[in-house]
Amino acid sequence: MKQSVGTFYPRTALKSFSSKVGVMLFRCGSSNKYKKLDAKLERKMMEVKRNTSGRNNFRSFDSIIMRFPQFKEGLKNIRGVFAQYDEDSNGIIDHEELKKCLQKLQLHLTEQEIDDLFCSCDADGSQGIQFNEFIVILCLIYLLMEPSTSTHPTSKMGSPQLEATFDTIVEAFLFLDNNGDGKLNKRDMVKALNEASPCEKSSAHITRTRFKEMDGNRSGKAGFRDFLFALTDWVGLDGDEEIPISGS
Ligand SMILES: [Ca+2]
Ligand SMILES: [Ca+2]
Repeated sequence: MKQSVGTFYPRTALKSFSSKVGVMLFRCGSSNKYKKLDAKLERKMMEVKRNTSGRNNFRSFDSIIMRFPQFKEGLKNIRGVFAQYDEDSNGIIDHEELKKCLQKLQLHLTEQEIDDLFCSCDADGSQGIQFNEFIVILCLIYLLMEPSTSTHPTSKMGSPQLEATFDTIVEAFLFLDNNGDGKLNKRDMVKALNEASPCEKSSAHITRTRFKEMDGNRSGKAGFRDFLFALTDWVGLDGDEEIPISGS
């Protein structure tokens, strides 16, 4: 009984559709729709936690905040990737452009998977992926990609620096995910921050505020996607930021 809106439209016809039809096709309302994607992410988080045997360099929320400039620096380089795939330079990655991006990264996703990625990361429902949303997409792609094959022996994304940044962000998430179920809930996060060494404890007030910023729909839970969106905001990488001039 499930509608499979994402599977039937021909690629060539897509561009000629009116924006109204586009809105119908890519209506990204129901959060239920991404259950599969979110479940996959939760499993991935648990897997990473297992593979690192729970080792974690973060000790407090402050220790995460102290890395914000580093995150910002690492993620800023995605600007170049974004510009490269934003073929018509209109400041957003549309559905077609995302598809080409995935092809170029040699990722073979089904139409449904591409739709889910697109819609779940189009947080403002603008039917296009702005820069901050693109960061989230790239990081999810990085996580959900199969382990690198012989064609990509050293680097999945072609940028070791970017991958290191993503890895550190995942580590920050895993620090907050105290019970290791791959998602954050308020009580668990407060616990994680309380168990930190006495001098690095974060106040429950700060923890609650940070949690609220992640949990946009007030569900009491926040997944890795929510964490990433909040993070792009915390480090000051929003969609409208000026493109930095390199080498200045
Ligand atoms: Ca574009
Ligand atoms: Ca958007």
